[in-house]
Amino acid sequence: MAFFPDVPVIKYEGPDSTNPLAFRHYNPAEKVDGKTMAEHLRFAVCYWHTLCGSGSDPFGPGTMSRPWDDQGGSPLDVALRRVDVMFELLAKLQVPFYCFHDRDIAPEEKTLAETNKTLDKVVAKLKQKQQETGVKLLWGTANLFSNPRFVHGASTSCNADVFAYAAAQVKKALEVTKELGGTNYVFWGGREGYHNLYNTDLKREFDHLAKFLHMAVDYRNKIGLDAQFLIEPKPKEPTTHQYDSDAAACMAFLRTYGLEKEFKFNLETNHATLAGHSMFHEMTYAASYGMLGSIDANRGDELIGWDTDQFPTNLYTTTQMMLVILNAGGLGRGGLNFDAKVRRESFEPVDLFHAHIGGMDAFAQGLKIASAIRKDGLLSKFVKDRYSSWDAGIGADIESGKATFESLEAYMLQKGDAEKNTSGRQEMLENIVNRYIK
Ligand code: XLS
Ligand code: NI
Ligand code: NI
Repeated sequence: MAFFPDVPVIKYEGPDSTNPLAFRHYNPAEKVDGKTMAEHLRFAVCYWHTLCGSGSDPFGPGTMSRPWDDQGGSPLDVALRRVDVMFELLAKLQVPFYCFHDRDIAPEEKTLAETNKTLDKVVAKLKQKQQETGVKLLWGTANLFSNPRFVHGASTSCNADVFAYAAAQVKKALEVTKELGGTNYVFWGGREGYHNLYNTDLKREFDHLAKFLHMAVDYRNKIGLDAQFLIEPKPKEPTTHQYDSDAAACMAFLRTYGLEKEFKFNLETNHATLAGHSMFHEMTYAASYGMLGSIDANRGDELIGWDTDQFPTNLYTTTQMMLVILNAGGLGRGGLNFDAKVRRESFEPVDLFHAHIGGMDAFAQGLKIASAIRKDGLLSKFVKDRYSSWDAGIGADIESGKATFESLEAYMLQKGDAEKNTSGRQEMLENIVNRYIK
């Protein structure tokens, strides 16, 4: 059964191709710096936007034409059909990974027990499809935000029963991730945050969040799930103040509660910009502390202040991201997950292909550009030279811990003044980067 009868397997045709259903840069088997593009980029398609996104917005209902959803049957029948749609899409895009929330892949029933049973039926089909195709689960997660019971949050709810429900749901999601061989498990703090402090005990909610994550670590270890835990920072939306606001805030939270060895970050481009950071900043911060886990690759709209989750097309951003990834020695067990949705106006099935092709090409091009920049070494040489005062003499004494305030005073009293500063040359460096963007 072909759900995209008019779409062929998308092939690499080279930069001069004008075929919109071809890659111009993503050539999975092509080697860059000794690894194939497929190994570097580890693309993933997300279930929620790609198969569940309806195109609804606060001003109107869904617009998406999804013929497979109109073929009738129970919600479970639709869910099982969507598995076939997902695997056809993955095969035609040559994408090796996918990601989901528990509630994306299977409908919620009247009780938790029934919901789990239905979930198992879809998981069995996903497992069979994974075995047939070699596609892998990059990460699983639990949706702890859509159902009205999570109105006040999940682990940070004022209602202890909701904490218990969320725990039961994550326990099952961890089991499902194990069943499907998922290599990561993501915690995005859905509604973990607050709108107003008049009704909120902030410290108590943070304590509960930490308790919840400790329980998750314990259970992961108990069942022997070999998945890296990832926290996905986001500063706002749906709540005004999300507790996991950015990488640095998450780092402080994890350290405060003794969780820093158990987690890394799943960083999302649109979340970085909502936090007032570039993705370059968020990734560099995470990589500096060995916390770069995986990426939700998308982009925001400069003119809109919320999570528009658009497909990434900006070569400066993908170049900067690939620079960080290459400098860090690769994505490890993480990947580039397109947490992105087609616009409400792009409602035909083929738009899903245009969207993913564009994102994949933007990263493949970013990879080639970043590799060329690194090969010439101009940026890294500039940074190295800029800090050379720390490589010997007084700088080396400070870094190695030999210096004290007294010794530094003595040094400076004798010298009289600091060495002259040199230019940061930002504009020259920006021009150098522009030489590679082509
Ligand atoms: C929402 C988040 C979400 C996570 C997974 O803004 O990006 O989609 O990636 O729960
Ligand atoms: Ni995300
Ligand atoms: Ni998001």
